[in-house]
Amino acid sequence: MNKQKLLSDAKKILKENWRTTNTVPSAKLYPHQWNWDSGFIAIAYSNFDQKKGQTELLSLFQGQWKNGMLPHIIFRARSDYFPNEKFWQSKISKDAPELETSGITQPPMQAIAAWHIYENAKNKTEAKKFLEIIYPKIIKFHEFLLNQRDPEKTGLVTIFHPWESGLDNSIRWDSALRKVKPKNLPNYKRTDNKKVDSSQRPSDDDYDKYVYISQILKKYNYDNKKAYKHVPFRIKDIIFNTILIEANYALLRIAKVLKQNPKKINTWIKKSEKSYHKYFFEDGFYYDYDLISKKRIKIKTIASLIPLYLTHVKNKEAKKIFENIDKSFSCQQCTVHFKLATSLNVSDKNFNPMKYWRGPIWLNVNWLLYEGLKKHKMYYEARELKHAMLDLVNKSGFYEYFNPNTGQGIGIKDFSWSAAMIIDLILEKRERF
Ligand code: 9WN
Repeated sequence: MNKQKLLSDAKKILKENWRTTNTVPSAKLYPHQWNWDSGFIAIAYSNFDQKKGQTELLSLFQGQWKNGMLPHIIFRARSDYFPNEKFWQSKISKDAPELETSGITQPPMQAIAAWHIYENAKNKTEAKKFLEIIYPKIIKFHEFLLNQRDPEKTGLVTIFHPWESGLDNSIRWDSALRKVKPKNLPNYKRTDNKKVDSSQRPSDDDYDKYVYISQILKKYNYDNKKAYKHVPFRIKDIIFNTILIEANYALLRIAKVLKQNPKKINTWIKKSEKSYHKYFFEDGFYYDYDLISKKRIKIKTIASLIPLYLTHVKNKEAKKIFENIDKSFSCQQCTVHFKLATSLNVSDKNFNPMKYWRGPIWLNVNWLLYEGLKKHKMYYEARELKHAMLDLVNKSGFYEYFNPNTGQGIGIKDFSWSAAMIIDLILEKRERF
């Protein structure tokens, strides 16, 4: 494998997807700024372009709402993407910012990315100034999440929409969505399924439900308190909350650099960690918790593996979680054996190697597992996972997701976070093996 060529191809993609202050996930399919994508992308920049990394994250906060929410999309260009700014109508909320945005959020990668920027910075003075600006904004976002999005007062965030999970049509949401019965839907036209083979994208039924849930949030002008009882999708999501806890650990490190009082952050971490096991753990596995049915969603997906990324999970427990990747999450009868975690366990009857978050391999979540393996000192396994990621992209290109049976790249090509993860894997200085 020619790593230098892989690196320069990845950088070229980010360069082509750069738009003045931020990077679009894909010029063709996702031509705006996305919340958690910007986090992964900023991590890549932290390795070779400190300024761009800082700008990427700061530009995201231009879309921050007055109540602290960081929206999942900031609309900065004209495009035919659906749902667009006219659909979201963010201005119906008293909290909306000047920029046009969506009305929901996504997993909070920003503190983690900001810490990577500081850690890798050549110019520490600049990086510290950047931390000074971004720190209160991130605090405000986490405050929003832990105050307005945790009415159950557990220390764990409740998501209101499958898009907030970042794993939109994951099979984890099927049982909750089955009870959602869309009515009075507005006329709308999908464009995503014209740009990518529609059989790989979420179904029309899924989209009707995504639109319907958004309509309910709009009905209450995005007032979380008022919408809470009416929104038909309320989930304690493992991936979202795992990222939040680790983001709070990153905030602690930032607070130390800035000599800020960490008391509030410590309280958040303690509370979230206390509830984590109680809500998510059953029969040796981690599952999301559905607040409406009051049950865990007992399907083994990539989400069950993500607790590996947690600092507070013991090394022994992390080992057990990892063993499941080999047993159930990587392809057994494949022509090419990529030891990477699939988005759904391969023996599930609904496993589909081609359909969005219902089978394919995604690089961002595998990168989280890779970071988790290092946190838990499983360096050999981490190295294997890293090489599998590099190998896959080297063979198949910078696609959005990959067929685990064949390694074929699917979804959109020249996808920013796939490029970003490869850049970080090649340039990271955190590797300790
Ligand atoms: C809806 C941008 C985003 C990612 C999500 C991914 C996909 C959007 C869509 O693309 O979602 O937010 O239109 O399908 O599921 O994780 O942030 O890359």
